[in-house]
Amino acid sequence: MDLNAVASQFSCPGRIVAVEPIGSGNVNDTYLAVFRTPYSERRAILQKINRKIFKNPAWIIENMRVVTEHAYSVLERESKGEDRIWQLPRLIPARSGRNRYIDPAGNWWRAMTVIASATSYDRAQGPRHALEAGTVLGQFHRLVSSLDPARLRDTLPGFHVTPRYLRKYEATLKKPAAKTRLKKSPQAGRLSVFIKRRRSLAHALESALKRGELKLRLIHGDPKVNNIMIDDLTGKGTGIVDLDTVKPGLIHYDFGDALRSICNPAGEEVLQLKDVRFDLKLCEAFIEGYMSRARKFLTLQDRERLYDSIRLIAFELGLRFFQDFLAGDVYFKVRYPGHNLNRARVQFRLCQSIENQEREIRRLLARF
Ligand code: GN1
Ligand code: MG
Repeated sequence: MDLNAVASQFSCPGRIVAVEPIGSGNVNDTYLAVFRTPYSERRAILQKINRKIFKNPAWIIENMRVVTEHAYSVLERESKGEDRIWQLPRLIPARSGRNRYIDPAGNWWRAMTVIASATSYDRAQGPRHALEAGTVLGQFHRLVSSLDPARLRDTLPGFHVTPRYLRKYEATLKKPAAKTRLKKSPQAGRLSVFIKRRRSLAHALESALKRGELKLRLIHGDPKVNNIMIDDLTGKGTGIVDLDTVKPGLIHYDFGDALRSICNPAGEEVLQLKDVRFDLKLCEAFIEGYMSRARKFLTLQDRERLYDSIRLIAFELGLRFFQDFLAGDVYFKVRYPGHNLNRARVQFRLCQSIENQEREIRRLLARF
């Protein structure tokens, strides 16, 4: 694929110097494109949207426009009292004037601005980093809380509805190819037992929603640590990227997803299972940052479910990876055989570490 030809379809001044892969996303293909004129340089993020997952790529692009425009207008109003300059990616239009380019093979591409002087990390760098990540997520929830959810399309129906993943997993288990994979690997066998013992856990949040104890709000959907940008110059959180899954959901999904990601200092790609643990210091720092921005809009009912959300999302992600392993790696990108199996083992180990520290985590949550 001629990446330079794709990049040149977007309205950036100058000529292309290079287009290089960037980031470690499991779904879309992401590149950094550098354009130069004799006087300046412009960098842009170029992304090929995974159409197997996002069936309607026009929707995720349009959602991104709506969310960023709304957030910009709120940030503009509030900029005076702020302790930092918040940043968000913005779509860069194609030369055709549309917000995307469709290549001759039918792939959908979009380009967006790079968050200036900021870095995202695959793993927590320490409590200060966790505090900033919490602040960023709390701020994001606040920003989108004033956006009418009806303005957004559901880009991925059923995303984060854990009982649905459980049903999908159980349907996969019945397939002969999955049975063979399960039989061949003692590790896979152990994971299936792990899941069986926790079947009822899958309903923790969705049944609270059905009973009316929790309500749907706009969420990010994927606030893992490497989607959170930290300002290189100030060390403060400056924004959150990857807005593909912004949609109505339970903020608990975001809270749990951010914590399962940032509190595992070994990172989700680690090969040594013994290094996986849920770190309470990082958890405390994240909650402090999150609550500093979000405390006001959390109800008592919301707060009562926060522990469940942490445990549940680690379980859910493990289940998603494991189901994908059994199905033959059809959803998440893999870099080696057994990659999804290993990712699942990491999340289940983390889930166990969360369960072992339930009392301490609940105590922490009650302090803020
Ligand atoms: C996927 O592609 P990426 O890294 O942004 C996934 C998330 C998972 C994450 C785990 C749309 O996100 O739900 O938590 O991998 N995104 C989608 O690393 O399924
Ligand atoms: Mg994502």
